[in-house]
This record gives sequence, structure tokens and C-alpha cells, in this order.
Amino acid sequence: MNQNLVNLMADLKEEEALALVRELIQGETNPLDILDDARSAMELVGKRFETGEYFIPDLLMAGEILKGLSAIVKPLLEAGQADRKKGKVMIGTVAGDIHDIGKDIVTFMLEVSGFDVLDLGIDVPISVFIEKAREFNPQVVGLSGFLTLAFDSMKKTVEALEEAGLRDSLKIMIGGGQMDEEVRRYARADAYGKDAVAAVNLCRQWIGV
Ligand code: B12
Repeated sequence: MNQNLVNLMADLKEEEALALVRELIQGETNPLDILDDARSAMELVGKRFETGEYFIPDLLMAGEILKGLSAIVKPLLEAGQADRKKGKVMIGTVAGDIHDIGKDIVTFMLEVSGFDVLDLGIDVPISVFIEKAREFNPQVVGLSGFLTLAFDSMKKTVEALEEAGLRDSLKIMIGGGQMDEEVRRYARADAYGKDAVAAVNLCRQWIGV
């Protein structure tokens, strides 16, 4: 682990963190190690938010740094990993909800773990989930949501996948701020994941890798 990178990211020093990433990439550092450090840094950011040390703008900044880092590191990974994808996961923040920091972390962690991820973005209409599920053919669909109103969007999205005849060919996981096991039952999803690590473990278990 490069503690310097973890600290720069967790302390939200964007320019210095990204400069170090570029430097590491020019050297011998494995891009996967850099992503692993980013994951550790995001965990620290989450803890600082929970304890009241960080506020919303800090989370947004952490998200920006993560995006910047991904943009530098991912092309290197894709070149070497193209034929080593473990399975397909489609993810999106459900209709009416625009929170995406948690979803982006989940997407990032899934990609780092070798899954082919289609991220549909935020406020995703049910029809788009259906259309893209037909096109992309994922083994797992992840529904993210942070608002109470997302409970119903999740339920309706699951129902629509069922009506479209796609439900039996895929597993559905839900997650995000207000979600829990009770919402999972309400929405009739297959599992609730409390964080990005849980999301990766669910996909590993379901896809069998
Ligand atoms: C940041 C934030 C915002 C930002 C969002 C920026 C962005 N790009 O996402 C902004 C400022 C834009 C915002 C807007 C609003 N927000 Co807001 N927001 C938050 C806040 C502070 C943090 C959410 C967050 O990003 N947390 C950090 C991430 C990392 O969260 P996380 O849950 O730890 O994520 C992990 C897991 O949830 C999991 N996970 C996430 N998705 C998935 C998916 C799957 C499949 C799995 C398995 C796991 C998983 O993995 C993640 C990584 O480990 C919360 C309060 C809180 N304490 O949660 C309110 C909060 C969610 N917001 C709230 C509200 C009300 C709003 C607004 C309606 C405010 C308004 N009146 O305009 C609007 C929403 C507009 C809309 N239509 O969506 C309320 C929701 C209340 C409710 N019961 O509905 C909250 C709870 C604040 C509050 N206490 O009132 N918000």
C-alpha cells in the first residue's frame, strides 16, 4: 500500500494525489495497487463523513478525485483485462433519485474486481433498465437509491423486469443510504448490500467467480 497516496486522497488533495498517480504509473507500480489504495482512501473518507469531520462538499470532492484517478488508471487496466472479465453487472440510481456517490463507488469497486459494468447513471427511468437489460444481458442488476421515494421506484423496476420476462435470468441487488433488508423484501429484490464490498461479494457469489 502507498500510504502517501491514501493520505493525499483521504485529505482531498486532488492535484497532489493525481500527480502522484501519474508518477506511480510512469514507474513500476501495478495499476491494481493504485485502485486498491483508492479504495482504502474512500473508506477513510466515508468514516470521516460518518464521524462528522467531513461534510457534503467533501464527499463531492472525494467523488471528483476518484473520477480523475479512474480516468488515468482504467485505460491501462482495460488493455490487459479485456478478455478476463468475470461477468456482467448493470447498475443505476433509480427513477426520481439523483444521488450517485455511493453508486459510483460500487461501480468502481466492481470494475476493479474484474466485472464488466454498465452504469446507467442517475434518475434512470424503468424503461431504460428494461431496454438496457435486453441489450447488455447482465447476470446482476444493481439498484441504488438514497431517498424514501426510491423504495417505490425499486419495487416498480423489479416488477417491470419481471413483466418483461427478464427476472429469472438475472439477480437483483439493492443498496444506498435508506435501503435495508425490509426495503429488499418490499421491492422483492434478491439481496440488500450495505456497502461496495458487499456488492462485490454478492456478484462473486451469484456469478460463481
Ligand atoms: C451527498 C448527499 C446529497 C448530494 C448528492 C450528490 C451526489 N452526486 O450523489 C446532493 C447535495 C445533490 C443531495 C441532494 C438531495 N438530497 Co441528499 N444526501 C446526501 C448525503 C449527505 C450523503 C449521501 C452519500 O452520498 N453518502 C456517501 C455514500 C458513499 O454513501 P453510502 O450509503 O455509504 O454508499 C455505500 C452504500 O450505500 C452502498 N451502495 C450504494 N449504492 C448501492 C447499490 C447497490 C446495488 C449496493 C449493493 C450497494 C450500494 O455502497 C456504497 C459504497 O460503499 C445524505 C445523508 C446521509 N447521511 O446519507 C443525504 C440524503 C440522502 N439526501 C436527502 C435528500 C432529502 C436530498 C434532496 C431531496 C434534498 C432537496 N430537498 O433537494 C436532494 C435529492 C434530489 C433527488 N431527486 O435525488 C435525504 C433523504 C431523506 C429521505 N428519507 O428520503 C438524506 C438522507 C439527508 C437527510 N437526512 O435528510 N444529497
